[in-house]
Amino acid sequence: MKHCSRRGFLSQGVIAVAGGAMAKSVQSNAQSHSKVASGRPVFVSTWGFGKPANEASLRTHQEGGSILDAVEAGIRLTEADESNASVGFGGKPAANGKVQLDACIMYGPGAKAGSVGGIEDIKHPISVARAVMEKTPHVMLVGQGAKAFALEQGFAAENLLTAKQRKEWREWRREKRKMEAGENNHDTIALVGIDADGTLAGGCSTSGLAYKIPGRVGDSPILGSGLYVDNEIGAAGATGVGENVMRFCGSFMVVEYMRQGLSPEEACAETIRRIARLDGRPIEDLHINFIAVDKKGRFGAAGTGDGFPYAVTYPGYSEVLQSKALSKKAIGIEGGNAPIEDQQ
Ligand code: SD4
Repeated sequence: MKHCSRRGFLSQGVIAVAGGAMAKSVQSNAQSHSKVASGRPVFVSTWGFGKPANEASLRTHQEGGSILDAVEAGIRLTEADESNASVGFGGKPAANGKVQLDACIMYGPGAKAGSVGGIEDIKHPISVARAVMEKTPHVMLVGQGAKAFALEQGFAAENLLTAKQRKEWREWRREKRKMEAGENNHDTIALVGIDADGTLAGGCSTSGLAYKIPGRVGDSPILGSGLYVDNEIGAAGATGVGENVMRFCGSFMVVEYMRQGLSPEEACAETIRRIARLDGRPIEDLHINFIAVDKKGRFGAAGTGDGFPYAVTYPGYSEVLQSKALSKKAIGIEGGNAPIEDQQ
């Protein structure tokens, strides 16, 4: 889905190597990829629609909200946006016509987290995830249990399937057409932020893949996959085909690469290279994208194919940027099968 123009920004292609050697060999290059925010707080989120979400986050923070309040407020804006067909209200349904939402939230101090999977009829799963984090001893609730908990907490039950999405779903059912990855069938919001004290938080919310098998849960509510926040290092989030993220703990991997010294952009890129190697399919077929921010306020993103738009906002600055692009051409490998030594 193209929310704004993709500018065909091709990477300078750092070839993948592994472990400590990797950290060393790309570190110098990684410096040149660093983009640093000159103010705090900083919010980084996926896609062009992340910009108004980031701006809502910034406003919330400037009005006295915590970094967690800010992340939640930004994501709520996207969840309420009927025109967004892949998050919250107005999202595309599962194959049975029910909108099933996934979300998680994570707060750096104490590594606190909450998550909901496959929740129905609740417009703001990000806030239910926060309630799971703050009001229960658990981390994740799913399906009917998640909905029952939300209702107990005072969330209203409402129909999330709009007339437009009902019509499109009926057409899809009639045609029995398989949705292709990369079609207008997925565009999660992952939003991460850091405040002036260096406190990190993040959230992720989606209706998942369009016309999915009912009960399918993607990467977005899975901590370490669709989102990860480590208050010592930084935070990362994912968007794209969840099946190609959740098998690899993608967001956790991004954070771990930042721990090894990579810039946020290079950490995202290195994660995608490693996933492509392990998966074995051509990199363009994976449809995965990551955003990241580190403890120093550096930020970056990388995506397969042409990359993807992501939004960055801090006081005095709010822009949609194009991520680093990892195509076969850009990285010089087809996919996953080349042994690491051959790539050095
Ligand atoms: C999922 N990762 O459910 C989500 C979908 C998505 O951009 O991110 N789309 O697999």
